[in-house]
Amino acid sequence: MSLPVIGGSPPEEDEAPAAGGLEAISARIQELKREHEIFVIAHNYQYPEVQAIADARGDALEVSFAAARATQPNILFCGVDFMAETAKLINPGKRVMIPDDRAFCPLAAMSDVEGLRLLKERYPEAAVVAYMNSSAAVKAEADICCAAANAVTVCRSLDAREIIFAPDQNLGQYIQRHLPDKEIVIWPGYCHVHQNQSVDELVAIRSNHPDAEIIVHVECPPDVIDLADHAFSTGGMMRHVRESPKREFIIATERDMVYALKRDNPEKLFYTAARAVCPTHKRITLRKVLRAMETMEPEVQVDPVVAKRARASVERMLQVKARD
Ligand code: CIZ
Repeated sequence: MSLPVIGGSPPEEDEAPAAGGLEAISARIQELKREHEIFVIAHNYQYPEVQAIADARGDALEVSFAAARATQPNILFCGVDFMAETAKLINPGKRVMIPDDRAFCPLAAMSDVEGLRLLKERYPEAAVVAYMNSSAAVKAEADICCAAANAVTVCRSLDAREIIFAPDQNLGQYIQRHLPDKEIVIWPGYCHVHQNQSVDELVAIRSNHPDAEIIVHVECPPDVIDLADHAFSTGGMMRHVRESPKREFIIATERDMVYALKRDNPEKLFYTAARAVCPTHKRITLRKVLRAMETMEPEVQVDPVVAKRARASVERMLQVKARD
């Protein structure tokens, strides 16, 4: 098997050294997938060698659809906590595992049920939209979920004029700008990877690559989105780059998105901001994937009462077929 040449996951302190190199680990993972009937899903921000062993990859919407399609009794989710939790919501009867249960999403951790209930009291007429980057408990409080790929479409589909949107403030503003007839009540959370993208840095990168298109994530601040040629989810970036006649792209999102882009478009060139790394996505390493497959742990659990309500919000989103 040929392995990706960029990125690389160093062993963490709590990891026993694995026998053999990454190639040997990957080969063993492929065997265990078959032996234990495990479907592996990876988000686009995972280390390249983790993306390489996955059966399905994508943005939060694509990996949710992948989880809904899985036929195996076991799912191993290589991503952050809310993604694995969502796979469990969609598949209550399956065993869903995450290779490191400390791989949390800092943005999802910025919202909570109490705060959302207070907002609901203050805006009783408002519909509540929970971004996928939220806990199952927050999703359970919402009328519907949305992902980066369909946030505007989901909000547009609602009858309510007022919409409480949690927890990404930049995506909330992006939705507001696309839906001026609605009033979006925005929760003040952010993804540090995207909040840290700066106009100055992107302009500096473009001064070295004047023909490059600037493509940013919809979680970036408004001034970064204004500078960009396009704003998308990571799945939207994949589609755009595949179809674009352009050859060079400046990508403002997590660093390892470039691996996914490069894999599909080997002839194209990509540039990113050096510090754009999500350290909690990087808690998932190939060695931990192997360990999880050997032990079939850690298993993701969601309280059944919370799960029932959260599942309804996710399923409503999955019924909105269109993307932004
Ligand atoms: O993969 C993406 O675009 C992210 C980070 C979020 C989403 O909702 O898909």
